Amino acid sequence: NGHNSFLLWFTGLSGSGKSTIANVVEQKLHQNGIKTFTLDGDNIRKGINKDLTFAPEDRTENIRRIAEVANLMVNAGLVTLAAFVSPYKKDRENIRSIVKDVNFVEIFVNTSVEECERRDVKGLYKKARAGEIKNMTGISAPYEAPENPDIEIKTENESVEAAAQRIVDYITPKLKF
Ligand code: GGZ
Repeated sequence: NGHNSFLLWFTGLSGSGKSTIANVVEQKLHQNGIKTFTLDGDNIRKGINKDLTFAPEDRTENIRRIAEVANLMVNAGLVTLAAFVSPYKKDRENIRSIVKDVNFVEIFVNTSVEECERRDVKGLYKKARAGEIKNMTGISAPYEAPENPDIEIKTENESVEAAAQRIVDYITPKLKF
């Protein structure tokens, strides 16, 4: 008994690879004729959530609103992907209560802070070390790692392609066409 749609929720540090993996998952799902939509910092924090900062209570509100929007998309039949740091365990549990548990897939993109800082694609870690950015997750703000994610990806040992394929293989049998 399959389900029409899912929320694939990617959690992990800035620069861990969440969006990169989500984009490849999306391409693969499109090849299978599945309609998707990806929510990420670019389309959410610059739009609906542009009033929010990176203070703990604002991150909580960020995740709550995203979960509500994602729930609408899942109910509309889209496989919805969401790539957010989402560092707090209680906030991720709240997503599960907003979106029906059975439709929620928690994906932990587990890249160490050392590796994220080494990559430093956006230069944010350097700025955080210099004190130019406050509340930087992994440096000056906490990241509460999932204890029991549906899927865990260790990007230091697995390619983007292999990880994305693993996610597609996890949900495809559950999808009802
Ligand atoms: C973490 C920050 C911060 C701080 C700006 N801490 O690599 P990015 O750039 O593109 O992804 C990060 C993004 C995190 O926003 P989220 O909405 O995913 O965060 S949360 O779920 O915690 O609400 C990073 C950038 O914004 N960024 N300042 N202080 N990431």
